[in-house]
Amino acid sequence: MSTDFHQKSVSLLSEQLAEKGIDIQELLSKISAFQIAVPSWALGAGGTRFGRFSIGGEPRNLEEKLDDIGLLARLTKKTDAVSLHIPWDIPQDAQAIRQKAAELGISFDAMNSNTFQDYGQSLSYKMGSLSNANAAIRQQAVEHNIQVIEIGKSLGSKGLTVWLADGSNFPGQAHFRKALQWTEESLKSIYSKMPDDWKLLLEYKPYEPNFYHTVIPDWGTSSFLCRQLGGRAKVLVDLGHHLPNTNIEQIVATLMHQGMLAGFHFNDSKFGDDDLSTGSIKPYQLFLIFCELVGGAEENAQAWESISWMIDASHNTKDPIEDLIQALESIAQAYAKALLVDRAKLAQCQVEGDVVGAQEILQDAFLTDVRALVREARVRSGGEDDPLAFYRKEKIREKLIAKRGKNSQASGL
Ligand code: LRH
Ligand code: MN
Ligand code: MN
Repeated sequence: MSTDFHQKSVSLLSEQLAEKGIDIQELLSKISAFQIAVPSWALGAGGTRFGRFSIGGEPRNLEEKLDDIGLLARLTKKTDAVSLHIPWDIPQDAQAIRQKAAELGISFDAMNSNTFQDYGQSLSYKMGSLSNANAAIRQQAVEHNIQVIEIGKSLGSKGLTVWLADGSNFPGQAHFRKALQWTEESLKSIYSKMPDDWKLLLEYKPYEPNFYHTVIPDWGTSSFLCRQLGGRAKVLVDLGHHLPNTNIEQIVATLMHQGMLAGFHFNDSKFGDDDLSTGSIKPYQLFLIFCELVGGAEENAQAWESISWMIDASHNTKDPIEDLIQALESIAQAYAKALLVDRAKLAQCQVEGDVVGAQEILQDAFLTDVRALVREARVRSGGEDDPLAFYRKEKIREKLIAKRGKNSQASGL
């Protein structure tokens, strides 16, 4: 798109919004300020259970993952942090990694622990970790989380995300209440080792890898556990961790009402934990989630700044950098649209029982084309006007393949 055409689009949108009493400058600064962390595991081609197809030029180590996020930050101006997974990303030299990240303008978002795989530790997590019936295995899993906190401290992170694969595949395999009790005790030991300025983000997921019962299947269980820990433990909502048709925006509202929303793992889902690109399947749902977030923050249910934003996706068929550019753009668009909702009018419709009017207000915002707005915010922040086109024009993947090889892959797990 030519610069001239873009400018015309911005002026037109600005006029349209002014008619509705919306100031475009304020919108632009909110959109620019909104930053979303990228997970280290999204930079390589993810696999399916059946195979993994390399796209070439994938980062071979943590340094190269940071380079890719630095590139994303430069092009999109929509991310300024990375979320690491331990042991996938154990830094050899934390000081050097911290310095490299700082040079790229990247900070360390929440650290992710991993007790869902065996990677050479002495006891197996096959039958669970923090909820395991064997106390020695629970202890090992607690110690792993404490080690993750220590690594995070050395990098300047301020959070620990815990996701448990724990559960059972068949009736009778696990004792539901004991498993929950052991999880609570294990989490308490971890929480007690967390610095005072850290938060614990507790993720839930209804099924997979266990298919009969999962110890933390839903936001209610996660919220219950967090309450047993203390005020710095809150619920993390991964958009893919819901059964089909769940009203996720309502979950978000309910958590905000309790001051219990830790943050997000953004992705999209058609059937389950598909980890598809955010906004690629249900953009209207994403918009409605942002409406709850914007409304909840405005009405002081929970401060906007207290919420963490992160992508959690991994792909087999797309160039991961292109995918992340798309995801960051979709999230920014959903946020921008939610900012357009006339909340005063919506409240009035709700009081008057004007169902049609309320729906019209939401759809008017959703159907507004905000692409020029998001683009303008990015350009003003020093990003590329069209990051995807730039990435392709500059043949960045080809350059990465030349540098890192055709079959490069992160070492480790
Ligand atoms: C689990 C999950 C969790 C893990 C990530 C790799 O499905 O969403 O956040 O850490 O995937
Ligand atoms: Mn997740
Ligand atoms: Mn997941």
